[in-house]
Amino acid sequence: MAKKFYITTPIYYPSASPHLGHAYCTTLTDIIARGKRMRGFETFFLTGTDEHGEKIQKNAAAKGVTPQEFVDEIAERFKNLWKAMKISNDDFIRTTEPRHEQTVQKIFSKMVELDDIYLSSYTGWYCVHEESYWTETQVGEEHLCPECGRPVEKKDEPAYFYRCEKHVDNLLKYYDENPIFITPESRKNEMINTFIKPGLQDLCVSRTSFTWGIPVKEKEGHVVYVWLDALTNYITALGYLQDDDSRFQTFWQDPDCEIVHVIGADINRFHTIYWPMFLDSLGLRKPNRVFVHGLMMMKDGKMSKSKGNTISAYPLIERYGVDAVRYYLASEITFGQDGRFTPEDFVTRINSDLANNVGNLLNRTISMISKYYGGEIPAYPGRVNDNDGELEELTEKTIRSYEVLNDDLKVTEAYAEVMVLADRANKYIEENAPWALAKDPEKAANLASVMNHLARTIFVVGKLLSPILVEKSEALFNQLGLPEEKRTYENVHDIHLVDGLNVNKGEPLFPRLDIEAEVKEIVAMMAAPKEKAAA
Ligand code: ME8
Repeated sequence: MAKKFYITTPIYYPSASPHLGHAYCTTLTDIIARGKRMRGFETFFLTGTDEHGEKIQKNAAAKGVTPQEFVDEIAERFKNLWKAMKISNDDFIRTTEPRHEQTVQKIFSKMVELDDIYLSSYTGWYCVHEESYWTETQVGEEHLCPECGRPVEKKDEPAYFYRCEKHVDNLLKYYDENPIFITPESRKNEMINTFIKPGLQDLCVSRTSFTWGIPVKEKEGHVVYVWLDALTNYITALGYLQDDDSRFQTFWQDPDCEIVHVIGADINRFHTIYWPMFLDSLGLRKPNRVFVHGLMMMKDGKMSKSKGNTISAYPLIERYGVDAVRYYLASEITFGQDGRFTPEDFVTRINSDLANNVGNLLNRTISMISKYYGGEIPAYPGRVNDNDGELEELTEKTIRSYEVLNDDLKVTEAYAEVMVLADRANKYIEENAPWALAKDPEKAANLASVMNHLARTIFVVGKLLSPILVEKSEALFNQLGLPEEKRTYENVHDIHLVDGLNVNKGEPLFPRLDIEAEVKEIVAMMAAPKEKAAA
């Protein structure tokens, strides 16, 4: 039976257009999902939008539209961006959909029945932007939100609370028994030391000061706290407590299905403290991993809607193609660490890895096969040249470490290994000097071996990169003359795969970019009005 894999992105707030930071998280998650599917895992990939809350209500009012109209329009922008980025999500959940709202009400009622949620009243300092309450000490004398620095409001309202202390022991036990639950590990220590050790206060899980939320059935005037609403999307989208819960059975209830949430550090607390507790209340298993990726910054700090220093993915896709943007996102910033977007790095990365390494390898090889063999790849003659064995072994080693690194969510590292293989193949050309072999009839077997080894290595490089290069990998297989049915992942181990294929000379996969000119282009994109770029 196929192994199972369930992966999710955060569901984003449709409060403004998506920017490259959102594209970063979704693209990396997509690359993982595509990689698993390619390797035969039964995979489910979920993304969506988190559409309730006071912030959305206020933004809609400011625009003079209803909250529903407001989120309908922006959710569409997210969906369009994912289409443009070639995101392969299996579902897109919107928290205003009936399937979600009804299930959240059932979940809330279940927690009330269990006495995990109780009615009381709340006095505290509230930040509308972060949708969070803070204590007197946290907001300080100036009454500013410790997270975003905006002024907070004093609130006093009846509210439901979630009993944290009831589940905290199970949470810590889960951390202990599952050392990779929170990755990278530093993110776990942060949770324990900053939030759990000082003592978790019960979490306020209903609001009465606004209406744009899922109504609490138990009490009129209350809506469900946006984070209890949002986190449960990971199970409501699978059909939890719904008539057809087959996906839920397949991807959540099966203990052999690996469940991974990919998130940014800003929402770690919700995913690694409250979410496992909520699942504990419901008697459900917890995710295997919460992978906390880093932030994509701009020169003036975090890229964010509120700062207005974002760059849209669209003009980049339009000018450089979706694969170049996907590759940049996966390779430039080590997955799990913070990184900075600069136009110089963007252009340099595409030139060095895609144009000069992979693209060049393909070009040279196809040209030589055309020139020396009229386009027909010679059959594998065994290991003829001194370094044939080395290239074959490196190929196998790359495939093995690619799988291990990907399973460990070390995405950047996994694809860097593939670049090392492509680089080695380029050096293999220099070492064997096929142009000299071609002049010596006694070296015919040597030349045939070089061409066959190169073509086969190119297939492996293209196949391993295909979760990122969703279009160009197909163009690469076309140039190799590889029929559709031979493009499957199992064939990476087939030493005879390319024997006798007829190559097709084509356009360079990635034309080399003029750094200076392209940096200017990108700087202009960054200055362009954001809404226009997104439209
Ligand atoms: O927090 N760099 O939604 P959100 C990298 N609705 N990633 C970034 C980024 C950046 N500059 N900016 C945003 C919410 N992200 C909630 C989530 S989940 C049940 C509810 C990514 O629209 C990153 O993954 O503010 C971050 O965690 C997420 O977008 C926050 O998106």
